[in-house]
Amino acid sequence: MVRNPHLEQDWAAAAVSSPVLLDAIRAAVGQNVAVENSFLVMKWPGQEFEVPWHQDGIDSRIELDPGKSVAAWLALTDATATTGCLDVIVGSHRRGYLPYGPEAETGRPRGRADTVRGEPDGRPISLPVRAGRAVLMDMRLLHRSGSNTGNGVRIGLNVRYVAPGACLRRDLTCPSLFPVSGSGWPSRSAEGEGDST
Ligand SMILES: O=C(O)CCC(=O)C(=O)O
Repeated sequence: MVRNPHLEQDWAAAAVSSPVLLDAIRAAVGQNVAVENSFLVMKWPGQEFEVPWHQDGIDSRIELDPGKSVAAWLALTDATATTGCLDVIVGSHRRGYLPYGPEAETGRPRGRADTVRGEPDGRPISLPVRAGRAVLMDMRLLHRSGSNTGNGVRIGLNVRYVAPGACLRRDLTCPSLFPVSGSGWPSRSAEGEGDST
């Protein structure tokens, strides 16, 4: 798992700024768009690596307004049920943000820092995605992924996009927002850049 590759690596900065992707993001949240966070998740075949149930818009350091933010999951390799694609619970976003806690409390050894408490209600479906394609998710949508039991590596890039005013709460370790669309953001080099809610 590599946190915020878009801040360090040109390929990732280009991926989160892809025009086709940004058109879809702008349709969801408007013209001014910044990346709040990205995660590169590599699942090697045969290695146990589950990402537990969680909602992208909330964790111990941030809460995002679901009306002003959207999550994208980009498949850099084919993601299938065998290689550990996302599982989602359709309609779960309607129940809003759920109580969450550190992953260690759930007994699962690896993955993200925060996860929803307990097993969520609803029947999960697998969401296979071909390499080069992406899915957009409501920030409240419950999702997880299983281990890769296939033959090749499975690589995905999870990106949280925000419009101005989307970040309801931030802690001091949050990296700066990374503007990718619109003129309503401070320059990337500006001191103290970030969201102003
Ligand atoms: O790539 C995965 O398997 C899950 C990633 C994810 O859900 C996340 O980073 O929020």
